[in-house]
Amino acid sequence: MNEPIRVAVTGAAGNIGYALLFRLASGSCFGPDQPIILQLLEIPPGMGALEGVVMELRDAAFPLLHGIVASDDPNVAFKDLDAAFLVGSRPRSKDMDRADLIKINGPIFTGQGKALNDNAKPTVKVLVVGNPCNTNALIASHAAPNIPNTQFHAMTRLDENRAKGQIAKKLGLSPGQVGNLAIWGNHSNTMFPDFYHAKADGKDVVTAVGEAWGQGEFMKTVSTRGKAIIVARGASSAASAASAAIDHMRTWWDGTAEGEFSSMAIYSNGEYGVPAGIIFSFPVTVKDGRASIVEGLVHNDYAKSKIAATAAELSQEREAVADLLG
Ligand code: NAX
Repeated sequence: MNEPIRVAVTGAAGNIGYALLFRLASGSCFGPDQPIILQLLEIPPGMGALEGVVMELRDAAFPLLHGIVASDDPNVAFKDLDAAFLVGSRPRSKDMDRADLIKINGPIFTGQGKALNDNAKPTVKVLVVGNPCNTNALIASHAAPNIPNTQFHAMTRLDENRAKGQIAKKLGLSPGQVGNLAIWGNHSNTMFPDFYHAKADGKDVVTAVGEAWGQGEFMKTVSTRGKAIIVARGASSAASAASAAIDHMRTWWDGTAEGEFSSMAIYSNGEYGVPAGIIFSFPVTVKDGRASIVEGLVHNDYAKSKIAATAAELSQEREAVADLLG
């Protein structure tokens, strides 16, 4: 049995937190031989509900759960961390547009970035889920100069999983038979789910599904899925978001299989003509805890225009929070 690792979850009493914690404690993310200490952060009004979640975690008697810390102080919750899931932030309400959300949530990530810088291990793997997650990850990274910017990721794995689910359904396959489905760009409806490079059962997806379906129904379904779930369920995606967060961190922890890639929003150094200095979702391979952007994928004009549009949106988001980037 390994030494326990310390894993933080912010917004731990929220919907995604509730679905995430029990899977982390059961070993779904870091494996069946890896004990963990969960370090849970909430804001003061959430501490009562968090107490209840902590009771339930104890009541589940997970053998791998070697400790629980619950706090409203990031300097306590982020002490000596190996991994962090930054989920907590204000969800968008009906009367709010994206720009309002960025202004409200941005400062949270300045404070949490600083607390990570001051308390976590410099090798900590930070996955930002709270929206707007790409730009929040950028803000947190800027506030944490002692942690390499390669250690800050944002989550587009839910978009990848949604895209795989749609292709699998269309072709009558299981999602595990669909691979190399890259999400490019922002976790917003401008993201580009790249069906051109995806494989289904070893064959080209675009040939199997047809370009018209790819550019039409598929793009629309994937990019508006979050809203469709809210309409149907009366609440935003929670279990699938938590599951995607587990998938992202597990891939980061364990690496990608030979010949396969996955989508992670990571710091851009100008790859594929994307502006440097934004957190952009690329297809990546992962080895020894490091994500490397897959090189040499060739895009047609349609894909290029989609990638340019989502990059432009992220550049605008970066401008909107320029005062938080120091
Ligand atoms: P909830 O409102 O259920 O939970 C959020 C929790 O965060 C609350 O308990 C709140 O008290 C806490 N919180 C707020 N500010 C905090 C702070 N400064 N420090 C610590 N905790 C804080 O939202 P939930 O459904 O769990 O969603 C959480 C976030 O995930 C939202 O920003 C949401 O937009 C985002 N999502 C991101 C997805 C992605 O693919 N990247 C998909 C799902 C989800 O929409």
